[in-house]
Amino acid sequence: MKFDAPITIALSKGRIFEQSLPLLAHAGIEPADDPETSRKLILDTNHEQVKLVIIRATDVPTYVQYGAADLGIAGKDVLLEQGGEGLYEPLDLKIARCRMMTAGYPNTIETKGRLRVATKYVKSAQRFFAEKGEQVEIIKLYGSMELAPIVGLADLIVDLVESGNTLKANGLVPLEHITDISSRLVVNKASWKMKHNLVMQLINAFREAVNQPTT
Ligand code: PRT
Ligand code: MG
Repeated sequence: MKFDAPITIALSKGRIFEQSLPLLAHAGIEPADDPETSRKLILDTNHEQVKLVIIRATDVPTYVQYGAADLGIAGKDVLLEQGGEGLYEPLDLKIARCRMMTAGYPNTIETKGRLRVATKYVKSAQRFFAEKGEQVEIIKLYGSMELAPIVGLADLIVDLVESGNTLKANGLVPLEHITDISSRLVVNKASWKMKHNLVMQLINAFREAVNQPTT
């Protein structure tokens, strides 16, 4: 690809960065540094015009919405909470996949009346229980949700589940499937217009990489 305008891509380190590398490589983009070992927040790439900004996963939509980054890679869980306002979501990158679920001790749902639900996914939890016509009390947490049922803070949690090992290690079981989660490419609306050719070339390269059969 030819990068004839500056392009900034926002993403988080960890699983999203790692799983984005093959997609970026397919678009001809190779980061000059590893965010796990470098303290740089802006990573240069093999293209002078292409920069990667490394930020908290929950901040990616904000950077893209305000145009601090042209593109971003963000989990659907994060986008559901943020509302996805002010940005386009043209492509499911099918990376960092997991499920959003309710979890707790077995039999919790049958034996209790009005449930207390601890989660950092307040909007998703509210929508899920509202659609079931269930009145619940939501308690906002910022992490370690698995602890809440153990210490009696909540009856249920809403969290992301991948292997199920974290729940299991804490004596909890997955109960209800809320939605499948994967990371999405998001695009700033002004960049979509002003850098349309470049943005479309990147989307096409990423789409090609996503649809490539894995060997
Ligand atoms: O970790 P940090 O606080 O810095 O930020 P973050 O948790 O927002 O970022 P990160 O990198 O951990 O997650 C980024 C994105 O990866 C999330 O927004 C999701 O879209 C996606 N993703 C995919 C996951 C998981 N799988 C996942 N398993 N995010 C978190 N988890 C956690 C989950 O919350 C639970 O604590 O892993 C644990 C469950 O894993 P299993 O395998 O034990 O079931
Ligand atoms: Mg995490």
